[in-house]
Amino acid sequence: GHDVYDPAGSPHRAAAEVLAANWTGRSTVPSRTLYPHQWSWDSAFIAIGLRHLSPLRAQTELETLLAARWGDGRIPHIVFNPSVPLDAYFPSPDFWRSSTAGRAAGAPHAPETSGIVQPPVHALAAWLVHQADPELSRARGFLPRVYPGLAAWHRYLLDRRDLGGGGLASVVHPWEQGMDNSPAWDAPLARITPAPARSFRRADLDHGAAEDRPTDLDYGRYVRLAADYRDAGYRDRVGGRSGDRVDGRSGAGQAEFAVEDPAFNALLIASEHALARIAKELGAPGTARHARAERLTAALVDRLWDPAEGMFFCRDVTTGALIPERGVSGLVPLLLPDLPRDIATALVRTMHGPHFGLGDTTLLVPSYDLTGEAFDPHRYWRGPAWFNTNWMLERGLRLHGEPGRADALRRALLETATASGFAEYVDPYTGEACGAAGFGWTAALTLDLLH
Ligand code: 9YW
Repeated sequence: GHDVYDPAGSPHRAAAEVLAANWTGRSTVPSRTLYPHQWSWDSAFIAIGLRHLSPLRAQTELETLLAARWGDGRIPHIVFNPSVPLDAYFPSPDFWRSSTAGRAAGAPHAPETSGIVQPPVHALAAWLVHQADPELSRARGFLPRVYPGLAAWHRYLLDRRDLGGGGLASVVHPWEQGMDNSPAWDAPLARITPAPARSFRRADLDHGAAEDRPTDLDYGRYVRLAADYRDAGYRDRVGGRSGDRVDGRSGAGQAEFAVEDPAFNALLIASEHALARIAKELGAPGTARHARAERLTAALVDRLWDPAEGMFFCRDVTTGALIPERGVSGLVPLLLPDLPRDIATALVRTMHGPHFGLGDTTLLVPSYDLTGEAFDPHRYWRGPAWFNTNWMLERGLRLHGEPGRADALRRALLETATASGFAEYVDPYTGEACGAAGFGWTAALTLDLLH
């Protein structure tokens, strides 16, 4: 049904080449230079595109990730490739020490992984991968293989990460939400004492331009938070007051950063709906899961929706207040099918209004408010447009009866992705490529949009 690009033509081939170049045999790296291991939410988005090229590779991608899950159900944000040199990426396995520091939380003996998580896109990806080739999926027992791990993953997030007590999952590190240096983290991060700059070495600056990347001060705080979580055995502190210390120390610690994020929770809800469909396919009723997804949607609206601003915001669990920064994460709940009509309408309006400028001043939805104090069109998650967030919004527009706007965004995504060489992110006004080239999810989601 789409008219702009011929799937057999060059955009399709170019995207397939990126995914072939980034394939390691069992999974796909986000970028050969910047990110040479397996990343959790990247793999989910990559599987969504790969299913059109090779359903078998797409299934394998998710199975490889799930094989590294922890006993407590968490899916780690990085699964390290043991054949990549330690200094290729920071923080490396000798920082996270999952197989020793994570033992109490059930980290596997091998492979080495990080100890934090990323947004739960996986059940949604598994369902879409299954649908691409149900015969192969059934022949390989794909859904029975992945279902227990996905169910345990959601249980972990719902039971162990409800730090705010309102039913939503909290992130305990900016890297968990996936938008590392979003201005939404500035206030909660300001409370964290940074690790000294000389105590670690940033491998990202070997490959990425410093002015496009987070600052050294940001990194000091990321390192401090991750090290404190590790030193507490990666234990989660549900029900604990923020002053309680697992290890009896006082000072900076994981409980000092706890945020409820709209995109993270919207993806959990979308994945819970997908898990209900998977359960049904496997012969179990999915009704309890659909009901839970609906309760989560109600909690999302109750805790994070701001009707006056027409978008969702993050809630700082430590202070209890909403964080008044407009990030793209506050638009992502548009991908939920059961969102109240007036909320969907308001989100569409906000996306096309002065803060995000879609169809007016910007080519794609920027990661952050164009009018915001911290806006920078080149610095990572503080302004540039990213392909995964725009892919989610394209789905949301289509889902909520906006086919014209969805088509326009789809065309802009395809043009920008191919013209930028499948860049990691782009200047939202000009489409100029930033970050790594040949980026995994950019290529994968381009392929998905071409089908
Ligand atoms: C880092 C791999 C990851 C993404 C994140 C993105 C970035 C890692 O790269 O984080 O070192 O900064 O922010 O969303 O999963 O592509």
